[in-house]
Amino acid sequence: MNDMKELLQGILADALDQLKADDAQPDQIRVRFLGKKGDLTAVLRGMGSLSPEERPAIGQLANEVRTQIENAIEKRQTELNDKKLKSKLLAERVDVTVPGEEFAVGHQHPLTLVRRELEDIFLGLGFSIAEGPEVEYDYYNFQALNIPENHPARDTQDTFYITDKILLRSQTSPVQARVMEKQKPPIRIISPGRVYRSDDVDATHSPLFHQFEGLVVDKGITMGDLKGVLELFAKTMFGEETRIRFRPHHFPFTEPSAEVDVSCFACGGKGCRFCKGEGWIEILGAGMVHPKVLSGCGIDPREYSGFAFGLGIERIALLKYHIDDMRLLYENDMRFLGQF
Ligand code: 2NM
Repeated sequence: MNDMKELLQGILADALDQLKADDAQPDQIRVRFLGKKGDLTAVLRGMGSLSPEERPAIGQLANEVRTQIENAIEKRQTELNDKKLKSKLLAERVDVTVPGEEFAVGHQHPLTLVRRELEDIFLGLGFSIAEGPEVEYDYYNFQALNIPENHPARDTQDTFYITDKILLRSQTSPVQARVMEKQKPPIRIISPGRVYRSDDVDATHSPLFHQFEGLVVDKGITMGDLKGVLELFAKTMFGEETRIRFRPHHFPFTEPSAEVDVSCFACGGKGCRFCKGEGWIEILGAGMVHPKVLSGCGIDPREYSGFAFGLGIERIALLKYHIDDMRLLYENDMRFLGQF
């Protein structure tokens, strides 16, 4: 019987000892000591050799040893789990006080800045933005706009043809022809967008550039409305002291037609290097929509009249930002673009 006691105490001491090890495996220790083939079970099996008087004391001791080993395993397991979690947290620690990495924030291209500024002015006046295809029928690009067969603009030298009926639009006016065809007056639209002309690249030309056109059609629209709108536009865009000047011109799609100048925003009109001594800078083409254009688009010119205007967005950007070469707008050189 004393042998049995010693054996049980020895098992307890062994188990506790093994649990102390740094690399202790509580699960394996549980199997080794408490499992079906474990040391404690072996001792209990041997209890048959004990007398009935001895059995309860040994049975009780065996239970106590089992409980102590179980508790010790539980405690050690928790300890080891905590240790593992602590070292994992330490290893994965992030210093949230380290300053963030700076990254470059982009901004709008100068052409986008100018287009948005133009759009804002006309949206404020009640215009809506109209869009249309860049690959266009020659019908909308030319015929609908009263541009005759023999007009130089129609030459393959000047326009990119896809087929003999389809081309890259050379102006955004076809957008306006499409709107007039579809929509009853009153019409108040602007059409900003890409246009294409077969030009060689130089400081003032590019085969792809951007136009911004406007169109108003309603009952009783006059040249006075055109002048009022353009004057307001010029003052908003170039400053309150800006004046405008109309010079007679010819466009096939307007009659009468005019080229429009603004007083030089560098010298105020006295004449300087900027306006080449003129005091005036040409920025727009404009006119009253030709009756043939109205009727061709299904609007009765005896009932309605309208005005239209157009400008080049590049030209405004070059003037506004004092850029002397248009190619800078397309080359995506960050040393240039970073300045806006
Ligand atoms: C310009 C100059 C003058 C213009 C005319 C039309 C339309 F569709 F109504 F006929 N749209 N845009 C126009 C008039 C464009 O650009 C220099």
